[in-house]
Amino acid sequence: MKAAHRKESGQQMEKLRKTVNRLWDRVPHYREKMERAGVGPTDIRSPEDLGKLPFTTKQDLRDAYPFGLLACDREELLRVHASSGTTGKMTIVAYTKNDLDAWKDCMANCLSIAGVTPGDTLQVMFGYGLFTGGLGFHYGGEHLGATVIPSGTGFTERQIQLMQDLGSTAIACTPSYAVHLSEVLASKREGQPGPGHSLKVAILGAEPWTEALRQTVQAGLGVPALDIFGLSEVMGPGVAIECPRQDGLHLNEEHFMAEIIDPVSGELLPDGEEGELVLTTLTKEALPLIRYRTRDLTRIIPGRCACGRDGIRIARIRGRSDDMLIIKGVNVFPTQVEAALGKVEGLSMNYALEVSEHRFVKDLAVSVESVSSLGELQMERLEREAVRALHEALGLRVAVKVLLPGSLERFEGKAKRVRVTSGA
Ligand code: DLL
Repeated sequence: MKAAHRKESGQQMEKLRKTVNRLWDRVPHYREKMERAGVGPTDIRSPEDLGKLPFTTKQDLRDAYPFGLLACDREELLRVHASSGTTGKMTIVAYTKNDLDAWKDCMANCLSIAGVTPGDTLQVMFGYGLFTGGLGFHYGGEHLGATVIPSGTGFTERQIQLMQDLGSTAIACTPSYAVHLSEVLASKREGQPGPGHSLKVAILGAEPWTEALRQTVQAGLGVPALDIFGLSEVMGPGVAIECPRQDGLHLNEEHFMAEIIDPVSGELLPDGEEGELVLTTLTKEALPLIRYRTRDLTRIIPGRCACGRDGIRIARIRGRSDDMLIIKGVNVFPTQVEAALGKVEGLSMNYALEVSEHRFVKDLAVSVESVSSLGELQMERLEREAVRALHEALGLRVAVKVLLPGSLERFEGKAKRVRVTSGA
């Protein structure tokens, strides 16, 4: 099957050439990289030529901290954001006026794909500040013509009150927070009729999640839960989003080109094969990125979506290549654990992974809450079932502890599911 970057319109090529020229002319780091790779702007004539360009990595951004990769004058910057730095030193991302306009267009487009319309009320439960989630949704929502409630993270009771009193029709938050929100809502509504809200959609992202977690959220809130993807390095939320068909995320091709590569060899992979997502920005002025290695693992879904859009779709992100745990020689992604736990009736989607290391061998233990309070015997039965489900999914025997509801920590932003301890 043919590899990525098809369906490029002349427009996309034009934008790509412009981006490459801009970097060549204005960013010495990029010019040096291109020269080292023996490629210059005149070599970029067809979409296949994208592959001649060198990759950009997180390390390039770190080395250039804070403004070393800037492709505009410092005075042209209207805003900066920063990546959280959970996997190393913080990186700064920057936006010109046109970048902010493009971002809000992108986000308004995503919200519209998700079914949000002018007149809807969008409650943004992502963090406002250096993180791109809050302000990304905020300006996109306003640009679309929705009423935006910038409620930010946490204060779940107050979130619910706002949702009810102001009649929110859409919410945006992390999938793990949506689980928590639905639990708190359920406990407050016990015995009362109706859902207790006017929502029609939940738009969730910023962390990997599975179909099992989607089902939990949808059952809890009674509305579709759609996946939105993005990363601060290339913009923020708004790179790709699911439509209500829930069959892959539509890439915003006006602004990005996508490739999937083998994370080890760097070779381009054919459509349908899972690998690392590589993104090239097409419209950025302040911080254009060529072939940025996201470390996110996904695949391009071949064919046209039943919604009628025929652009590139990516599958939900399985995780980051650096999220992968090697447990007794077996590669394990936290999302595989989540998917396996989701198969056991009676277990919730609140779980934690504990990785311990003894003489260079890592072991995994999983804690997971039951949906309701159970007796000892029932908990033990759930534990046995979870061990079996994990064994089937991973080929590993993993210790499982089933806990009572409410035992594990809840997260307002990105969930931190994995804890590493050094063993005896
Ligand atoms: O998480 C931007 C965002 C905000 C996306 C709100 C969606 C909603 P960063 O903090 O830079 O930006 O983190 C980017 O988060 O490379 C992925 O590893 C992960 N990620 C983001 N969205 C998803 C998703 C924002 N839908 C990193 N599924 C990315 C899986 C996701 N992982």
